[in-house]
Amino acid sequence: MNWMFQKREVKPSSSPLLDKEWRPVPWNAKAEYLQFVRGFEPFQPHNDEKNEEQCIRILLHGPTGHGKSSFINSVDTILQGRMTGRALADTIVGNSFTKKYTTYKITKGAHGTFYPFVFNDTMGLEKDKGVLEEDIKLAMMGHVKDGYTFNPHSTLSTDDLYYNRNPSLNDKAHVLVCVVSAARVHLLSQELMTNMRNVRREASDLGIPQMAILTNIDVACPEVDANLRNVYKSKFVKRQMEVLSASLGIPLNCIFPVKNYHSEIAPNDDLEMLILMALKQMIHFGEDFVNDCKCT
Ligand SMILES: Nc1nc2c(ncn2[C@@H]2O[C@H](COP(=O)(O)OP(=O)(O)OP(=O)(O)O)[C@@H](O)[C@H]2O)c(=O)[nH]1
Ligand SMILES: [Mg+2]
Repeated sequence: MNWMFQKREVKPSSSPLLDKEWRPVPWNAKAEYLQFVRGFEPFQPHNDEKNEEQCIRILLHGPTGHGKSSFINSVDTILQGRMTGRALADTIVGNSFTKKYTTYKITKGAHGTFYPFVFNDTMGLEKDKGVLEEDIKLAMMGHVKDGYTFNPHSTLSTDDLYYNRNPSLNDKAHVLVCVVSAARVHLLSQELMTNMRNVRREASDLGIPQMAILTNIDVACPEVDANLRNVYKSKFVKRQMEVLSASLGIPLNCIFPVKNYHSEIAPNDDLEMLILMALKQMIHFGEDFVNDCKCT
């Protein structure tokens, strides 16, 4: 056969990276994003809300040890401009480290003022040892008071001191964020996925917007570990986002891959850019939800 007419074999690309980012990231816009977060105005007090200042409540949930508390610490670190570790994170993955339902406010500038958004950290989901799906739903509806220690064996009962019978808009969650490690999406049991999907469905019924963050992108993909700017080029990270989207029913554009601060002692602009992208979306979602609730 004439060599000129021989078909050239096209080998599948074995590179773990795509040629181009599939989602553009404004890598040099950290200052703009920070300015947005810093300038985000508190809501006007609502007449029938006991005149308490309305803020956005961001509720984090997800499997044990996937980076919920670390995400709160990362946001705190970025906004304080120094390493913080208020939402204690654990280095030994086993039983859930976070056991109490805790609200984290972030100090803004002068002593005594806070950003108009708060995070609620929850105990991790885990078979027999983690938080119960029902308790996450109760927290979402504002029925769980701050400081409640989750019990893996029984749901918070209506006669418990920590049960809030009449939650105000401020007590309810305004954004539900599912936190999953990119390195462990494939290890999640069907049961856990079902728990998370059920929580999400309940949020949908209540009209609460939902998002997911995919942590540990540095652990999941060596190319991302070497350079965080490869995150939207990494085929592996993209696949994990797609799997999570399909399993939980969260659209891909509501899933944000991040790396949390965990061992660093110096600030990292690329890490902060990814976290700020996720945070900005949480604020937008929460603001829309609160405004809609106030209008109805
Ligand atoms: N390399 C890396 N480590 C992370 C990341 N996020 C969290 N970690 C580490 O993962 C471990 C568990 O993180 P936590 O923030 O305690 O996880 P959690 O979801 O709050 O866990 P529970 O409270 O037990 O449910 C800690 O050692 C963190 O430092 C990340 O993005 N990259
Ligand atoms: Mg925790």
